[in-house]
Amino acid sequence: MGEQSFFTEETGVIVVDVQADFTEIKSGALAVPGTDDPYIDSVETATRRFFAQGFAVYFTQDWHPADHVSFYTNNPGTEPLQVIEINGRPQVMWPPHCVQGTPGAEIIITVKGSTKTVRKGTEPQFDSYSGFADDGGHKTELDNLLRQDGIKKLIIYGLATDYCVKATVLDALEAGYQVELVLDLCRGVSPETTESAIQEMQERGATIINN
Ligand code: VGL
Ligand code: ZN
Repeated sequence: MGEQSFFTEETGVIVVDVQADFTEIKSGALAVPGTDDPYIDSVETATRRFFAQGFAVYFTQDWHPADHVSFYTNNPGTEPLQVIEINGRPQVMWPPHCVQGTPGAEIIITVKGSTKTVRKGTEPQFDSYSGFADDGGHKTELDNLLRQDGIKKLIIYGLATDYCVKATVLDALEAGYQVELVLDLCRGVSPETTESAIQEMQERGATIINN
């Protein structure tokens, strides 16, 4: 892949939301199609390899309180995948997922060694697809962590292509990072939104590569 154009010490790897609730192999509440054993194995193998090569590895983790605004169960009269307007913003109604402290919220790949995890979506009233900031504009610690670590370039992959991967990639580009999206280490919720997400990430300056 394209890592020869990257200086290891200036490059970070962001593994987006590889959590039980987003996967078929764990019968997750919001299982993304194609998150089978070979997929999870390939994500884990690639992540361990990046870590062994000396890249800093960051995980994002969707981490919602039980009363989170994005759960259809918290918005009476709505059903899963319906889009409603909340405070002037479109909000997809999701099944309850990645509730803080539950097995569904666990990151299901491991790397032996030091990695950092950034939690997001912790505010009951704001959703947060991006690892950098939520819909209310509240920043996570991710950008500060990357700057402290001297990171200028990012390799990004995970779940889901059309939601959290897309939002994280676009915010990373906006913040001035050079971004490589590893497409075959991503899976999307639906084919249409995944296709347009890939196009948008590319148009905004992300390089699309495969593992
Ligand atoms: C995600 C829907 C709701 C994601 C998170 O990780 O892409 N999707 N929360
Ligand atoms: Zn979520």
